[in-house]
Amino acid sequence: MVGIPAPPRYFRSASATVVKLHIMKKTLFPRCKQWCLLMFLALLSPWLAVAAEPPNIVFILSDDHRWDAMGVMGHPFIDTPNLDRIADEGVLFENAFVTSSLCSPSRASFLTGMYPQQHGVQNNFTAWDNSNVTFFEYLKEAGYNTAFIGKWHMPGGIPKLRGVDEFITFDHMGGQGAYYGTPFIFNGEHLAVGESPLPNVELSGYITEDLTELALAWITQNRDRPFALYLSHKALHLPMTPSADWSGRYDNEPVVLPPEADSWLAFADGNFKHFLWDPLEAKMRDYAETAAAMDEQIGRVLDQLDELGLADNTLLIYAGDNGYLWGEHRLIDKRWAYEESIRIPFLVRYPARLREPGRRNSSMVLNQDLAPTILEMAGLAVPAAMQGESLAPLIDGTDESVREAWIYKYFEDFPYPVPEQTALRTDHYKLITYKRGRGDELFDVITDPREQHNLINEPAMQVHLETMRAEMAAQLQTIESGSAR
Ligand SMILES: [Ca+2]
Repeated sequence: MVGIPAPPRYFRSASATVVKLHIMKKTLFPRCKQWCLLMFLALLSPWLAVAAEPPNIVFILSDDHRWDAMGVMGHPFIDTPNLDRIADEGVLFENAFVTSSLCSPSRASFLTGMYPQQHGVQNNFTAWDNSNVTFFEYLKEAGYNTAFIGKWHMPGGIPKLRGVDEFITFDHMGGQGAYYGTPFIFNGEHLAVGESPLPNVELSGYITEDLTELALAWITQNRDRPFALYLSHKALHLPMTPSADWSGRYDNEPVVLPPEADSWLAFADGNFKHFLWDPLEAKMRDYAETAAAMDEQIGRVLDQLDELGLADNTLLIYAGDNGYLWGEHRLIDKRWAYEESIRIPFLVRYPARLREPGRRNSSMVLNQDLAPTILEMAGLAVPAAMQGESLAPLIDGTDESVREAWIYKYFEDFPYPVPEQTALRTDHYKLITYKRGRGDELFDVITDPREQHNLINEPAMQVHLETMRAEMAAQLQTIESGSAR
Protein backbone atom coordinates (compact mmCIF):
# COMPACT_ATOMS: atom_id res chain seq x y z
CA MET A 1 0.00 0.00 0.00
CA VAL A 2 2.13 2.88 -1.29
CA GLY A 3 2.02 6.21 0.47
CA ILE A 4 0.21 5.07 3.60
CA PRO A 5 2.14 4.86 6.83
CA ALA A 6 1.69 1.36 8.20
CA PRO A 7 -0.81 1.62 11.02
CA PRO A 8 -0.11 -0.32 14.15
CA ARG A 9 -2.06 -3.54 14.63
CA TYR A 10 -4.60 -4.06 17.37
CA PHE A 11 -3.80 -3.61 21.02
CA ARG A 12 -2.61 -0.03 20.64
CA SER A 13 -5.41 1.10 22.94
CA ALA A 14 -4.48 -1.40 25.59
CA SER A 15 -0.78 -0.49 25.53
CA ALA A 16 -1.63 3.23 25.49
CA THR A 17 -3.73 2.62 28.57
CA VAL A 18 -0.85 0.93 30.33
CA VAL A 19 1.33 3.97 29.59
CA LYS A 20 -1.40 6.30 30.87
CA LEU A 21 -1.78 4.24 34.01
CA HIS A 22 1.97 4.37 34.58
CA ILE A 23 1.86 8.16 34.36
CA MET A 24 -1.18 8.30 36.64
CA LYS A 25 0.58 6.09 39.14
CA LYS A 26 3.55 8.44 39.23
CA THR A 27 1.63 11.70 39.30
CA LEU A 28 -1.78 11.10 40.80
CA PHE A 29 -1.12 8.33 43.27
CA PRO A 30 2.43 8.93 44.56
CA ARG A 31 1.71 7.23 47.87
CA CYS A 32 -0.77 4.66 46.65
CA LYS A 33 0.08 1.14 47.79
CA GLN A 34 0.30 -1.63 45.26
CA TRP A 35 -3.10 -3.01 46.20
CA CYS A 36 -4.61 0.38 45.46
CA LEU A 37 -3.34 0.27 41.88
CA LEU A 38 -4.51 -3.31 41.50
CA MET A 39 -8.00 -2.30 42.63
CA PHE A 40 -7.93 0.51 40.09
CA LEU A 41 -6.87 -1.87 37.32
CA ALA A 42 -9.60 -4.31 38.34
CA LEU A 43 -12.18 -1.56 37.93
CA LEU A 44 -10.88 -0.85 34.45
CA SER A 45 -10.51 -4.48 33.44
CA PRO A 46 -13.71 -4.73 31.35
CA TRP A 47 -12.55 -1.75 29.33
CA LEU A 48 -9.05 -3.19 28.86
CA ALA A 49 -10.50 -6.49 27.70
CA VAL A 50 -12.65 -4.71 25.14
CA ALA A 51 -9.84 -2.50 23.89
CA ALA A 52 -7.81 -5.58 23.02
CA GLU A 53 -10.60 -6.94 20.85
CA PRO A 54 -11.20 -4.90 17.70
CA PRO A 55 -14.84 -3.97 17.22
CA ASN A 56 -16.88 -4.77 14.18
CA ILE A 57 -17.94 -1.60 12.43
CA VAL A 58 -21.30 -0.91 10.82
CA PHE A 59 -21.80 2.55 9.37
CA ILE A 60 -25.26 3.29 7.97
CA LEU A 61 -25.61 6.41 5.84
CA SER A 62 -28.88 7.82 4.54
CA ASP A 63 -29.55 10.55 2.03
CA ASP A 64 -31.12 13.93 2.83
CA HIS A 65 -32.36 12.85 6.27
CA ARG A 66 -32.91 15.94 8.43
CA TRP A 67 -31.58 15.82 11.96
CA ASP A 68 -35.03 16.33 13.44
CA ALA A 69 -36.95 13.80 11.32
CA MET A 70 -36.79 11.09 13.98
CA GLY A 71 -39.00 10.16 16.89
CA VAL A 72 -36.14 10.63 19.33
CA MET A 73 -35.79 14.25 18.16
CA GLY A 74 -39.45 14.90 18.82
CA HIS A 75 -40.85 14.69 15.30
CA PRO A 76 -44.65 14.77 15.61
CA PHE A 77 -45.38 11.61 13.60
CA ILE A 78 -42.44 9.90 11.89
CA ASP A 79 -42.02 6.44 13.44
CA THR A 80 -38.35 5.62 13.91
CA PRO A 81 -38.32 3.09 16.76
CA ASN A 82 -35.03 1.61 15.57
CA LEU A 83 -33.12 4.86 15.25
CA ASP A 84 -34.62 5.76 18.63
CA ARG A 85 -33.31 2.46 19.96
CA ILE A 86 -29.77 3.25 18.75
CA ALA A 87 -30.01 6.57 20.60
CA ASP A 88 -31.36 4.87 23.74
CA GLU A 89 -28.52 2.36 23.74
CA GLY A 90 -25.84 4.79 22.58
CA VAL A 91 -25.02 8.46 22.19
CA LEU A 92 -27.08 10.96 20.23
CA PHE A 93 -24.96 13.80 18.89
CA GLU A 94 -27.51 16.58 18.83
CA ASN A 95 -25.22 19.11 17.14
CA ALA A 96 -23.89 17.16 14.15
CA PHE A 97 -23.18 18.94 10.87
CA VAL A 98 -21.75 18.52 7.39
CA THR A 99 -18.99 20.79 6.12
CA SER A 100 -20.66 20.98 2.69
CA SER A 101 -24.34 20.21 2.35
CA LEU A 102 -24.46 18.18 -0.81
CA CYS A 103 -24.33 14.45 -1.56
CA SER A 104 -20.94 14.02 -3.22
CA PRO A 105 -18.75 16.38 -1.13
CA SER A 106 -20.27 15.07 2.07
CA ARG A 107 -19.76 11.42 1.13
CA ALA A 108 -16.12 12.03 0.28
CA SER A 109 -15.63 13.72 3.67
CA PHE A 110 -17.14 10.74 5.53
CA LEU A 111 -14.73 8.41 3.74
CA THR A 112 -11.53 10.46 3.87
CA GLY A 113 -11.87 12.51 7.07
CA MET A 114 -11.10 15.64 5.04
CA TYR A 115 -12.73 18.88 4.01
CA PRO A 116 -13.86 19.15 0.35
CA GLN A 117 -11.02 21.62 -0.20
CA GLN A 118 -8.64 18.69 0.33
CA HIS A 119 -10.38 15.60 -1.05
CA GLY A 120 -11.39 17.59 -4.12
CA VAL A 121 -15.05 16.55 -4.46
CA GLN A 122 -16.39 20.08 -4.17
CA ASN A 123 -19.76 19.61 -5.86
CA ASN A 124 -21.70 16.93 -7.73
CA PHE A 125 -19.48 17.37 -10.83
CA THR A 126 -15.89 17.49 -9.57
CA ALA A 127 -14.61 13.93 -9.77
CA TRP A 128 -13.51 11.67 -6.93
CA ASP A 129 -9.74 11.37 -7.18
CA ASN A 130 -8.85 7.77 -6.46
CA SER A 131 -5.55 8.79 -4.93
CA ASN A 132 -7.74 9.81 -1.97
CA VAL A 133 -7.21 7.43 0.93
CA THR A 134 -10.31 6.17 2.77
CA PHE A 135 -10.52 4.68 6.25
CA PHE A 136 -11.13 1.31 4.58
CA GLU A 137 -7.46 1.02 3.60
CA TYR A 138 -6.29 1.22 7.19
CA LEU A 139 -8.92 -1.24 8.38
CA LYS A 140 -8.00 -3.68 5.63
CA GLU A 141 -4.33 -3.39 6.51
CA ALA A 142 -5.25 -4.20 10.11
CA GLY A 143 -7.02 -7.40 9.07
CA TYR A 144 -10.67 -6.37 8.70
CA ASN A 145 -13.02 -7.81 6.12
CA THR A 146 -14.68 -4.85 4.43
CA ALA A 147 -17.70 -4.06 2.31
CA PHE A 148 -19.27 -0.98 0.78
CA ILE A 149 -22.91 -1.65 -0.04
CA GLY A 150 -25.10 1.02 -1.58
CA LYS A 151 -25.00 4.52 -2.93
CA TRP A 152 -21.59 5.81 -3.98
CA HIS A 153 -22.76 8.81 -6.00
CA MET A 154 -19.60 10.67 -6.63
CA PRO A 155 -18.63 11.99 -10.03
CA GLY A 156 -15.84 10.33 -12.01
CA GLY A 157 -17.34 6.86 -12.41
CA ILE A 158 -17.25 3.96 -9.99
CA PRO A 159 -13.64 3.52 -8.81
CA LYS A 160 -11.86 0.35 -7.86
CA LEU A 161 -11.91 1.20 -4.20
CA ARG A 162 -8.76 0.16 -2.37
CA GLY A 163 -9.27 -1.60 0.93
CA VAL A 164 -12.79 -2.78 0.06
CA ASP A 165 -13.34 -6.52 -0.41
CA GLU A 166 -16.90 -6.33 -1.70
CA PHE A 167 -18.10 -3.18 -3.45
CA ILE A 168 -21.79 -3.36 -4.30
CA THR A 169 -23.10 -0.12 -5.77
CA PHE A 170 -24.85 1.38 -8.81
CA ASP A 171 -24.42 4.11 -11.40
CA HIS A 172 -28.09 4.07 -12.44
CA MET A 173 -29.65 7.55 -12.88
CA GLY A 174 -26.29 9.27 -12.67
CA GLY A 175 -25.43 7.42 -9.47
CA GLN A 176 -28.69 8.35 -7.74
CA GLY A 177 -30.25 4.94 -8.24
CA ALA A 178 -34.02 4.45 -8.28
CA TYR A 179 -36.33 3.17 -5.56
CA TYR A 180 -37.34 0.33 -7.90
CA GLY A 181 -35.37 -1.29 -10.71
CA THR A 182 -31.78 -0.34 -9.94
CA PRO A 183 -29.23 -2.74 -11.46
CA PHE A 184 -26.23 -3.34 -9.18
CA ILE A 185 -22.53 -3.20 -9.93
CA PHE A 186 -20.58 -5.83 -8.03
CA ASN A 187 -16.81 -5.32 -7.79
CA GLY A 188 -16.92 -3.54 -11.15
CA GLU A 189 -19.23 -6.00 -12.90
CA HIS A 190 -22.57 -4.64 -14.13
CA LEU A 191 -25.44 -6.97 -13.24
CA ALA A 192 -28.94 -7.12 -14.73
CA VAL A 193 -31.93 -5.58 -12.95
CA GLY A 194 -33.03 -8.01 -10.25
CA GLU A 195 -29.76 -9.96 -10.33
CA SER A 196 -28.30 -10.35 -6.86
CA PRO A 197 -24.60 -9.72 -6.26
CA LEU A 198 -24.49 -12.27 -3.44
CA PRO A 199 -25.56 -15.92 -3.62
CA ASN A 200 -28.79 -16.96 -1.89
CA VAL A 201 -29.98 -13.38 -1.55
CA GLU A 202 -33.41 -12.76 -2.99
CA LEU A 203 -34.15 -9.19 -3.99
CA SER A 204 -37.59 -7.64 -3.49
CA GLY A 205 -36.95 -4.81 -5.94
CA TYR A 206 -37.35 -1.99 -3.38
CA ILE A 207 -33.88 -0.58 -2.95
CA THR A 208 -33.87 0.01 0.83
CA GLU A 209 -34.91 -3.61 1.39
CA ASP A 210 -32.44 -4.96 -1.15
CA LEU A 211 -29.45 -3.10 0.23
CA THR A 212 -30.42 -4.31 3.71
CA GLU A 213 -30.80 -7.90 2.51
CA LEU A 214 -27.32 -7.79 0.98
CA ALA A 215 -25.90 -6.26 4.15
CA LEU A 216 -27.46 -8.99 6.33
CA ALA A 217 -26.04 -11.72 4.12
CA TRP A 218 -22.60 -10.12 4.15
CA ILE A 219 -22.61 -9.73 7.95
CA THR A 220 -23.52 -13.40 8.33
CA GLN A 221 -20.72 -14.43 5.97
CA ASN A 222 -18.21 -12.36 7.93
CA ARG A 223 -19.43 -12.98 11.45
CA ASP A 224 -16.28 -14.79 12.59
CA ARG A 225 -13.75 -12.01 12.08
CA PRO A 226 -13.57 -8.24 12.49
CA PHE A 227 -15.61 -6.66 9.73
CA ALA A 228 -16.39 -3.16 8.56
CA LEU A 229 -19.58 -2.54 6.63
CA TYR A 230 -20.59 0.74 4.98
CA LEU A 231 -24.30 0.57 4.18
CA SER A 232 -25.34 3.56 2.13
CA HIS A 233 -29.02 4.03 1.38
CA LYS A 234 -30.68 5.86 -1.46
CA ALA A 235 -33.49 6.78 0.92
CA LEU A 236 -34.69 9.43 1.65
CA HIS A 237 -33.57 11.28 -1.48
CA LEU A 238 -36.03 12.43 -4.15
CA PRO A 239 -38.38 11.14 -5.41
CA MET A 240 -38.94 10.10 -1.73
CA THR A 241 -40.75 6.86 -2.47
CA PRO A 242 -41.76 4.65 0.48
CA SER A 243 -42.11 0.88 0.19
CA ALA A 244 -45.59 -0.31 -0.80
CA ASP A 245 -46.11 -1.33 2.81
CA TRP A 246 -45.53 2.20 4.09
CA SER A 247 -47.14 4.12 1.25
CA GLY A 248 -50.11 6.17 2.43
CA ARG A 249 -49.70 5.45 6.15
CA TYR A 250 -49.22 9.14 6.97
CA ASP A 251 -51.87 10.46 4.57
CA ASN A 252 -53.91 11.91 7.42
CA GLU A 253 -51.08 13.32 9.48
CA PRO A 254 -51.21 17.10 9.80
CA VAL A 255 -48.08 18.78 8.39
CA VAL A 256 -47.20 22.20 9.77
CA LEU A 257 -45.14 24.28 7.34
CA PRO A 258 -42.64 26.90 8.48
CA PRO A 259 -44.39 30.31 8.75
CA GLU A 260 -42.60 31.67 5.69
CA ALA A 261 -43.59 28.71 3.44
CA ASP A 262 -46.75 27.77 1.59
CA SER A 263 -48.05 24.63 -0.12
CA TRP A 264 -46.88 25.69 -3.58
CA LEU A 265 -43.45 27.00 -2.65
CA ALA A 266 -41.87 24.30 -4.80
CA PHE A 267 -43.09 26.22 -7.84
CA ALA A 268 -41.80 29.61 -6.72
CA ASP A 269 -38.49 31.43 -6.36
CA GLY A 270 -36.51 28.99 -8.52
CA ASN A 271 -37.44 26.05 -6.30
CA PHE A 272 -39.02 24.26 -9.29
CA LYS A 273 -35.56 22.83 -10.01
CA HIS A 274 -36.05 20.44 -7.14
CA PHE A 275 -38.84 18.51 -8.90
CA LEU A 276 -41.37 18.49 -6.10
CA TRP A 277 -44.49 18.30 -8.21
CA ASP A 278 -46.92 18.09 -5.30
CA PRO A 279 -48.06 20.43 -2.56
CA LEU A 280 -45.29 20.64 0.02
CA GLU A 281 -47.34 18.86 2.68
CA ALA A 282 -47.93 15.84 0.43
CA LYS A 283 -44.24 15.55 -0.41
CA MET A 284 -43.32 15.83 3.25
CA ARG A 285 -45.61 12.89 4.00
CA ASP A 286 -43.82 10.86 1.31
CA TYR A 287 -40.53 11.81 2.93
CA ALA A 288 -41.79 10.72 6.33
CA GLU A 289 -43.05 7.37 5.02
CA THR A 290 -39.74 6.78 3.21
CA ALA A 291 -37.91 7.49 6.48
CA ALA A 292 -40.11 5.08 8.42
CA ALA A 293 -39.62 2.39 5.76
CA MET A 294 -35.85 2.82 6.10
CA ASP A 295 -36.03 2.73 9.88
CA GLU A 296 -37.79 -0.62 9.68
CA GLN A 297 -34.91 -1.98 7.59
CA ILE A 298 -32.35 -0.59 10.04
CA GLY A 299 -34.23 -2.58 12.67
CA ARG A 300 -33.43 -5.74 10.72
CA VAL A 301 -29.71 -4.93 10.96
CA LEU A 302 -30.04 -4.45 14.74
CA ASP A 303 -31.93 -7.73 15.06
CA GLN A 304 -29.32 -9.57 13.00
CA LEU A 305 -26.49 -8.26 15.19
CA ASP A 306 -28.46 -9.43 18.24
CA GLU A 307 -29.15 -12.86 16.79
CA LEU A 308 -25.53 -13.43 15.85
CA GLY A 309 -24.35 -12.26 19.26
CA LEU A 310 -22.37 -9.44 17.66
CA ALA A 311 -24.21 -6.39 18.98
CA ASP A 312 -21.98 -5.83 22.03
CA ASN A 313 -18.72 -5.60 20.15
CA THR A 314 -20.02 -3.71 17.13
CA LEU A 315 -19.48 0.00 16.73
CA LEU A 316 -22.66 1.07 14.96
CA ILE A 317 -22.95 4.59 13.57
CA TYR A 318 -25.92 6.11 11.79
CA ALA A 319 -25.72 9.43 9.94
CA GLY A 320 -27.31 11.40 7.12
CA ASP A 321 -25.29 12.96 4.28
CA ASN A 322 -26.90 16.41 4.60
CA GLY A 323 -30.05 18.07 5.87
CA TYR A 324 -33.06 19.34 3.95
CA LEU A 325 -34.87 22.66 3.89
CA TRP A 326 -38.62 22.17 3.87
CA GLY A 327 -39.58 25.78 3.17
CA GLU A 328 -37.48 27.51 5.83
CA HIS A 329 -36.20 30.83 4.41
CA ARG A 330 -38.56 30.05 1.49
CA LEU A 331 -36.02 27.48 0.33
CA ILE A 332 -36.22 23.82 -0.56
CA ASP A 333 -33.32 21.35 -0.81
CA LYS A 334 -29.91 21.56 0.90
CA ARG A 335 -26.73 23.48 -0.18
CA TRP A 336 -27.42 26.59 1.95
CA ALA A 337 -25.54 27.25 5.18
CA TYR A 338 -28.77 27.50 7.20
CA GLU A 339 -29.27 25.09 10.08
CA GLU A 340 -31.93 22.87 8.47
CA SER A 341 -29.55 22.23 5.57
CA ILE A 342 -26.29 21.58 7.44
CA ARG A 343 -27.51 19.59 10.44
CA ILE A 344 -27.51 15.79 10.24
CA PRO A 345 -28.60 12.91 12.45
CA PHE A 346 -25.57 11.25 14.06
CA LEU A 347 -26.04 8.30 16.41
CA VAL A 348 -23.39 5.98 17.84
CA ARG A 349 -23.83 2.69 19.68
CA TYR A 350 -21.07 0.47 21.03
CA PRO A 351 -22.34 -1.45 24.07
CA ALA A 352 -19.02 -3.08 24.99
CA ARG A 353 -17.26 0.24 25.48
CA LEU A 354 -19.88 2.90 25.84
CA ARG A 355 -20.70 4.17 29.31
CA GLU A 356 -24.08 5.64 30.25
CA PRO A 357 -26.16 4.61 27.24
CA GLY A 358 -28.88 7.04 26.25
CA ARG A 359 -26.59 10.03 26.59
CA ARG A 360 -26.88 13.15 24.49
CA ASN A 361 -23.75 15.04 23.55
CA SER A 362 -23.97 18.68 22.48
CA SER A 363 -20.48 19.12 21.02
CA MET A 364 -20.37 20.23 17.40
CA VAL A 365 -19.34 17.14 15.45
CA LEU A 366 -18.79 16.88 11.70
CA ASN A 367 -19.15 14.34 8.90
CA GLN A 368 -15.37 14.22 8.51
CA ASP A 369 -15.06 13.07 12.13
CA LEU A 370 -16.33 9.63 11.08
CA ALA A 371 -13.05 8.30 9.61
CA PRO A 372 -10.78 9.28 12.53
CA THR A 373 -13.40 8.03 14.99
CA ILE A 374 -13.61 4.62 13.34
CA LEU A 375 -9.82 4.28 13.22
CA GLU A 376 -9.31 5.26 16.85
CA MET A 377 -12.13 3.02 18.06
CA ALA A 378 -10.50 0.18 16.09
CA GLY A 379 -7.26 0.82 17.98
CA LEU A 380 -5.48 2.31 14.97
CA ALA A 381 -3.51 5.52 14.57
CA VAL A 382 -5.34 8.48 13.01
CA PRO A 383 -3.34 9.67 9.98
CA ALA A 384 -2.10 13.26 10.15
CA ALA A 385 -3.82 14.07 6.84
CA MET A 386 -7.28 13.53 8.33
CA GLN A 387 -8.77 16.90 9.25
CA GLY A 388 -11.66 15.58 11.32
CA GLU A 389 -11.48 14.84 15.03
CA SER A 390 -11.87 11.43 16.63
CA LEU A 391 -15.06 11.36 18.69
CA ALA A 392 -13.76 8.48 20.81
CA PRO A 393 -13.39 10.69 23.93
CA LEU A 394 -17.00 11.85 23.54
CA ILE A 395 -18.22 8.29 23.04
CA ASP A 396 -16.22 7.12 26.07
CA GLY A 397 -17.55 10.08 28.04
CA THR A 398 -14.05 11.27 28.97
CA ASP A 399 -14.48 14.60 27.18
CA GLU A 400 -17.44 16.76 26.23
CA SER A 401 -16.28 18.72 23.20
CA VAL A 402 -13.89 18.43 20.26
CA ARG A 403 -14.05 21.92 18.70
CA GLU A 404 -15.17 25.49 19.28
CA ALA A 405 -15.64 26.65 15.70
CA TRP A 406 -15.61 25.17 12.20
CA ILE A 407 -15.94 26.12 8.55
CA TYR A 408 -18.86 25.38 6.25
CA LYS A 409 -18.38 25.81 2.50
CA TYR A 410 -20.72 25.38 -0.45
CA PHE A 411 -19.20 25.50 -3.90
CA GLU A 412 -21.21 26.44 -6.98
CA ASP A 413 -22.99 23.47 -8.56
CA PHE A 414 -24.30 24.28 -12.05
CA PRO A 415 -27.19 24.59 -12.97
CA TYR A 416 -28.39 25.24 -9.42
CA PRO A 417 -28.54 28.98 -8.73
CA VAL A 418 -27.34 28.77 -5.11
CA PRO A 419 -24.39 31.15 -4.60
CA GLU A 420 -21.04 30.00 -3.26
CA GLN A 421 -21.03 30.55 0.48
CA THR A 422 -18.69 30.18 3.40
CA ALA A 423 -19.74 30.10 7.04
CA LEU A 424 -18.07 30.04 10.42
CA ARG A 425 -20.21 28.20 12.97
CA THR A 426 -19.54 28.41 16.69
CA ASP A 427 -21.67 27.14 19.57
CA HIS A 428 -23.31 30.54 19.72
CA TYR A 429 -23.05 32.35 16.36
CA LYS A 430 -22.93 31.77 12.64
CA LEU A 431 -21.34 34.13 10.14
CA ILE A 432 -22.29 33.45 6.51
CA THR A 433 -20.53 35.17 3.60
CA TYR A 434 -21.76 34.92 0.01
CA LYS A 435 -19.74 35.23 -3.17
CA ARG A 436 -22.66 36.95 -4.93
CA GLY A 437 -26.34 37.72 -4.64
CA ARG A 438 -26.66 38.25 -0.89
CA GLY A 439 -25.06 40.31 1.81
CA ASP A 440 -23.26 38.70 4.71
CA GLU A 441 -25.35 37.35 7.59
CA LEU A 442 -24.68 36.93 11.29
CA PHE A 443 -27.05 34.93 13.47
CA ASP A 444 -27.26 34.14 17.15
CA VAL A 445 -28.12 30.44 16.82
CA ILE A 446 -29.06 30.10 20.48
CA THR A 447 -31.65 32.87 20.78
CA ASP A 448 -32.58 32.72 17.09
CA PRO A 449 -32.25 29.09 15.95
CA ARG A 450 -34.42 29.71 12.90
CA GLU A 451 -31.97 32.44 11.78
CA GLN A 452 -34.55 35.13 11.20
CA HIS A 453 -32.68 38.15 12.59
CA ASN A 454 -29.53 39.17 10.75
CA LEU A 455 -27.21 40.90 13.24
CA ILE A 456 -24.55 41.87 10.70
CA ASN A 457 -25.19 45.63 11.10
CA GLU A 458 -25.84 45.62 14.84
CA PRO A 459 -23.39 48.13 16.40
CA ALA A 460 -23.02 45.95 19.49
CA MET A 461 -21.90 43.00 17.37
CA GLN A 462 -19.14 44.72 15.38
CA VAL A 463 -16.21 43.78 17.61
CA HIS A 464 -17.34 40.16 17.78
CA LEU A 465 -17.96 40.16 14.04
CA GLU A 466 -14.38 41.19 13.35
CA THR A 467 -13.14 38.38 15.60
CA MET A 468 -15.27 35.91 13.66
CA ARG A 469 -14.02 37.20 10.31
CA ALA A 470 -10.43 36.77 11.49
CA GLU A 471 -11.19 33.25 12.75
CA MET A 472 -12.85 32.38 9.44
CA ALA A 473 -9.81 33.55 7.48
CA ALA A 474 -7.43 31.65 9.74
CA GLN A 475 -9.42 28.41 9.58
CA LEU A 476 -9.78 28.65 5.81
CA GLN A 477 -6.05 29.05 5.47
CA THR A 478 -5.44 25.99 7.66
CA ILE A 479 -7.95 23.88 5.74
CA GLU A 480 -6.70 24.90 2.33
CA SER A 481 -3.07 24.33 3.28
CA GLY A 482 -4.00 20.72 4.06
CA SER A 483 -3.03 21.02 7.70
CA ALA A 484 -4.88 18.75 10.00
CA ARG A 485 -7.40 20.51 12.19
CA1 LIG B 1 -27.89 14.04 -0.01
